[in-house]
Amino acid sequence: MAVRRQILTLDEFTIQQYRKIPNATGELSTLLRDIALAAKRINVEVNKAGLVDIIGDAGITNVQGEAVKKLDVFANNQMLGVLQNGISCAGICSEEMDDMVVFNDEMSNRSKYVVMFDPLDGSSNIDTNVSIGTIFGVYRRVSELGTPCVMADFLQYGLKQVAAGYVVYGSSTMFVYATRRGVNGFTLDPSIGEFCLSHPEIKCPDDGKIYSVNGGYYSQYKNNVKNFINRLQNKTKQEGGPLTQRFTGSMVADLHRTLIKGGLFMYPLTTENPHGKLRLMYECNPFAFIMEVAGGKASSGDSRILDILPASLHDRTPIFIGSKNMVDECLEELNGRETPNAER
Ligand code: P6P
Repeated sequence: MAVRRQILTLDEFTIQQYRKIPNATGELSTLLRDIALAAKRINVEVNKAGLVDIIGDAGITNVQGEAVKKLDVFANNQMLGVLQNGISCAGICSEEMDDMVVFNDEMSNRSKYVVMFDPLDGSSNIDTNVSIGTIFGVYRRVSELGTPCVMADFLQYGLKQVAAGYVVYGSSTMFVYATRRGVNGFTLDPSIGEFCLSHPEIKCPDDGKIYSVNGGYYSQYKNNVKNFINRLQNKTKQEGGPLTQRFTGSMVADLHRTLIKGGLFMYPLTTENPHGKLRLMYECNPFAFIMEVAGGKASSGDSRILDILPASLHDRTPIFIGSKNMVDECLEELNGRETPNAER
C-alpha cells in the first residue's frame, strides 16, 4: 500500500528550518505563522467578496465599491493586528498607511524584525474575480533592541531582507515565502485550515515563453522599451518564439505565474508614471528577493532592484523581473549591457 507522503504544514516547515539554524530564536517562524493567520482571515473575506459581487450586480454598485474599499482596510487591519499582538515585530509600514507604525510596547520593542507589506494588492480586480494578493518583506532592525523601532529600520536596501513572501488568493490560496535558504510554496487546505507544503524549493526557469506588460501604455514607454516589446512580439521559432503576452493587472498573479513557469514581467516608467507605478519597498523588493533566491533577476532598468537605497517609504520604481536570461536580454536592449549584480 502506497504510504502517503507526510504533508508538512507551514508551521512544521518553518520550525524544521529553525531547528537547522544554530542560535536561531524562532522569532521568524512565529512571524511567518502570524502573517499566515492574517492571510487565512483575509482569504475568507476575499472569497465572500464574490458574493457581494452577485449582490452588487443587483445594481447596488456602491455597496460593491465600499465592499472592495473595506476589503483593503480589512486586510490591512488583519496584518497590523497579528503583527502588533505577536512577539516578533517591532513595527510595520503598509501601502495603506502614510507613515510607519511603531508598536512601542515592551515585547514589540524587544523584537528584532520589522515588516513592510501591501495588504491587498490588485484589489480593484476583485469585481472581475482576478486573483489578488498580499505581499510582505521582513527586515532585521538596525536600531537597538529594547527601544522603539525607527525609520532607518525600514529604509534599508532590499538586499537586507531576511525573508519575503506573498499570498495569492486565486483558484487556490497559496502562501509563498523565501529566505536565503530557498523559496517554498504552501497551499491552503481548507479541511484543516493549514497551509501545506505543495511547491518545495521553487526555482524560476532561466527562460520562459510568456512576457507580461500593459500594452495599453505602449505609446507612453521610452523608445528602448518600445523596441524591446517589438522584439518580443516578432521572435521567430529560431529565436525561441513565438512568445505569449499575458497581463492580468494583478502583480501577485502575474509574478506567481512568472516564478513558476518562467517569463518576464515589466512595469516600465510611463509619461503618466515617470518614476514607475509599482512601490519599491512592499511590492518590488519582496518579489525581487524571492525571484533572485529562485534563480531569477529583478532590475529597475538602471539598477538591481535589491541595490536601490529607498529615500522614503512609498518610493516607486520601474521593474523588469523574471527569468534570468529574459531579464538579461531586456537589459541588453535597454542599456546595451547587463546590470552587474553588486554583491554586498
Ligand atoms: P495598470 C494593481 O493596481 C497594481 O498595483 C499591480 O498589482 C498591477 O501589476 C498594476 O498595478 C497594474 O497597473 O496601470 O497596468 O492597471
